[in-house]
Amino acid sequence: MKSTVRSVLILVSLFLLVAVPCVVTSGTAEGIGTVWVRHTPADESGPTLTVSIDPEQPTDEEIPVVSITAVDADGVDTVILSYSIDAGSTWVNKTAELLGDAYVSTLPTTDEGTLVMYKAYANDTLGNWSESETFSYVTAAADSTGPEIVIWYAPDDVSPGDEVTAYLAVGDPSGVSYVVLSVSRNGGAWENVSLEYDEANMVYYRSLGPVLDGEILSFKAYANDTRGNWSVSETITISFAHSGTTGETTTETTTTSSTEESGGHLPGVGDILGQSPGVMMAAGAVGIVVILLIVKRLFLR
Ligand SMILES: [Ca+2]
Repeated sequence: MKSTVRSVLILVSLFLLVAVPCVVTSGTAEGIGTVWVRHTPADESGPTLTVSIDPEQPTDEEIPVVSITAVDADGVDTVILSYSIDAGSTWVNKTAELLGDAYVSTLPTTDEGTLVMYKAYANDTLGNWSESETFSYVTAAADSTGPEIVIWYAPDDVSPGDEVTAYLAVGDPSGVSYVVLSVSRNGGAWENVSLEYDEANMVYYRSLGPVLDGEILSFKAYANDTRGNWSVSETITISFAHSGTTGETTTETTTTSSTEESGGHLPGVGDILGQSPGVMMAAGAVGIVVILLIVKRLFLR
């Protein structure tokens, strides 16, 4: 009798050792190995959060998009993007929307130099909250360079006594605010003169009078965009030797400056107002250069 009971116990033990693991054996193609499935008891931790931003360095013309991945064994309930644009004094909360695998929300466009702080909150279906670390960036300027300036003159093959006209094509993605021509004769002081604007051809021009035998005429242009970024063109110098019946023209090139400081060195620029070729405002920088070169070619020939 005892041996029968023992036999039954052994059989039951064998069943438990062999059959039960088979039931929970992984159903994968390998069919090898036993997976002991254990239910993870509900804990008190909220979702694990990963935060990313696009673009990584937002400018004052962009809407930054923040993507948040939230992972939780109990399921994710709500994901919130929280941000501050006053160094953490006040925070704004926005519910992020699930798009694909990530929860997505946006930050506002902010002025250049603004410190923007942001972080994510999320809770699981059991109400456990978690919070990401706090991230931040300082908003950059989308446009920090002065206008592109192409400068030339007519006639192209200038001779002593010819009336010289300076031409300028000026463009900037932010729009051109001021354009002024600076002129020096025979090595004298630079003097700023106003420009006419040819709207049909989108060029500025100024008659500079004749350059006589033995004279030197130098000119360059300054321009700023609507954001206050200044730039200076190359300097063109036309000079004739005293003996010359054959005119000799030399062109000197200076480095184009695009810092705001350039404006500070420019006397009296505020008095001379250029016009704004609004047509060019929407064009990209590369497009502007192409347009300028086409315009220049049209005028040269
Ligand atoms: Ca600019």
